[in-house]
Amino acid sequence: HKKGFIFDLDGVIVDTAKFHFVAWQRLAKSIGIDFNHEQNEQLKGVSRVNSLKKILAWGNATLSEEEFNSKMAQKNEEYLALVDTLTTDDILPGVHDFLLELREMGQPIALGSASKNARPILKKLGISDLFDTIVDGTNVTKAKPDPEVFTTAADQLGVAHKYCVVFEDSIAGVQAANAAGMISIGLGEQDVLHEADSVYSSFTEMPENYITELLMK
Ligand code: B16
Ligand code: MG
Repeated sequence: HKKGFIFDLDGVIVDTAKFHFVAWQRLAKSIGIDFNHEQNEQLKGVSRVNSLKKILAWGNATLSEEEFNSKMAQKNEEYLALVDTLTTDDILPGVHDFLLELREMGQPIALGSASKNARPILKKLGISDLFDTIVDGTNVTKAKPDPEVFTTAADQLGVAHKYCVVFEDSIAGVQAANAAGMISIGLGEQDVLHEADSVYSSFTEMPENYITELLMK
């Protein structure tokens, strides 16, 4: 039996979440706003536009449209400078093997990311070819927790939504997977991702033959 395996990018395949955090914090500081790690959880999986809106709301600040756009561009520039340092070594533990195993088993694989930078990041990591389809922030209009990114990925794989498994590190992403009627696997802390069907701290913590187990769900 085939399932659709859909992977989030940031925080699941590679820890670019730390780059986003650094770049957003620098930007927030430049407008006199400070935010903590807990608030940062709320930015994970959230689109660039919505992230800046959230940060401004935390600081009770407003920007003109022009300033807003220039701040977003500034953040992305800083972020991309950090992304440029990525290599294959930065793929998170266990993910590469997991993807290779899925491929060997002939299971359909998709990327479902909110990021507009997903394609160049996969290229830097050298794993673009492992995905049958890539759906990212350049392909969808509705951001997570809306399920659009995952339903689009499932449709492109040709797999019914209920037979898809989503790997996510963010609250918004887990909610998106659940809203799509998919199996949600959280990567991170149980406390934060309690809405997911299962949570693991990393791919290396998953039980042996986990793929076979998932295929029977
Ligand atoms: P960009 P994911 C998300 O990627 C990140 O988690 C989130 O923090 C970021 O703001 C969003 O992508 C947009 O990224 O600025 O590169 O377009 O976790 O959905 O892979
Ligand atoms: Mg993520």
